Amino acid sequence: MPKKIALITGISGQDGAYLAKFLIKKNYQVIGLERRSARSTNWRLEKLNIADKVIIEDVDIKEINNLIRLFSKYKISEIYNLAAQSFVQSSFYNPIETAQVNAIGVLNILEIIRNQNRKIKLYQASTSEMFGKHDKSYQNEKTLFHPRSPYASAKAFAHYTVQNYRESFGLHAVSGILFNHESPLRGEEFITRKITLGLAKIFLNKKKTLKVGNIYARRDWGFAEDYVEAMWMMLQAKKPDDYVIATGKSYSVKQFINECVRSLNLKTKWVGKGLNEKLINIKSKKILISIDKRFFRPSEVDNLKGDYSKAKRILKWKPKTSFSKLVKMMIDSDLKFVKKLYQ
Ligand code: NAP
Ligand code: G4F
Repeated sequence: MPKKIALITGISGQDGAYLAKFLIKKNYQVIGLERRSARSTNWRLEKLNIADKVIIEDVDIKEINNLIRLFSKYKISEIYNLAAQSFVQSSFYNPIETAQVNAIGVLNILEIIRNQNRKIKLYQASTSEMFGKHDKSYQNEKTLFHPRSPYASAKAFAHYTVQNYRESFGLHAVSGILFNHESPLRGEEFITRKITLGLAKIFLNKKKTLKVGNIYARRDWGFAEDYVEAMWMMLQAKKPDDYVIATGKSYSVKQFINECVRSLNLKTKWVGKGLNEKLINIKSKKILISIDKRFFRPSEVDNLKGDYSKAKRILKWKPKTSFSKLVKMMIDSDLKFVKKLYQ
């Protein structure tokens, strides 16, 4: 029997790489979309030893004509649309580019499915950022959206449009409302990886101080490899529907830092308040972490904590990796990474 073909947009990103690995194990032929770039963006696929097992096509999802050509070239069964301008802070500086990729890019894909082949299943990468400013202790599929960034507004447009195409044209299109998920393959601009990499450098005497923004923001952090399985499960369900994927636990950025410090066995203390708050190494008296207002956002999402009971009940999905295990995995990986970088 010929292999099923899965198309992953954003294959060079964190989730794209883990999902490609997962689908290859499930015996799919994986086609990955990458936009042309001067530097190689394949390091994650190489790290997972799958770079030679996927077919890469050079397509920007903003370009509908290139997408149409691609859809004619392959008999695609499933599309996982992970491509996005995914950094919330950047979306405040590049709102139009963010909307073109995160909103119109999704519409391009939906239009092609509607016009070319309505049997193609679509997974859309929605996000807990859409909840933004809410008054619920847990957020689930019924919680109202209140986007707090151009990133979240564009994702909300995509989310509602996927729902509308499902209801209007009978497409098997679903959105996964994924809460933050991290890993050693996370981009260095996101806070978890910024902290694990920064502290690993400090621990190995390659950096003095790490500067961060709002350490009181709280997130529901899971492990990316657990979450890509949920994407696939959503597309295999008989009835297309949207699901929250989360751990149901929430920690502040400060708690994430404290867990890293524990994992490194460093004796530290927090001193000061507001912009003057600092993390000090008790023995050396050196400042390990300080606050810099450049990393604060014009409007913040203060607290996210997901209720994933629908996914548990219908898909039989649940998270496998604890917060402390995730932190340790990322710190250990960055210690190795930094040692190699400077050897
Ligand atoms: P990521 O590491 O930043 O990857 C994003 C990918 O999108 C990269 O491969 C990037 O390519 C690609 N891309 C950006 N613009 C594109 C364009 N115009 N055409 C084609 N490809 C483009 O993000 P991630 O963490 O894997 O997240 C995957 C998806 O899930 C994103 O849509 C994100 O918004 C969403 N999401 C993530 C989380 C999370 O916590 N990780 C939570 C909820 C939702 P380059 O390599 O060329 O930049
Ligand atoms: O790691 P972050 O940049 O992730 P954020 O904004 O929550 O977005 C991530 O998760 C979303 C799911 O909810 C995805 F949709 C999105 O694509 C992305 O993957 O920031 C997390 C929190 C924020 O509250 C931010 O203000 O950490 C706070 N923070 C404090 N200092 C910082 C910093 N964030 C970054 N990136 N850098 C700092 O120095």
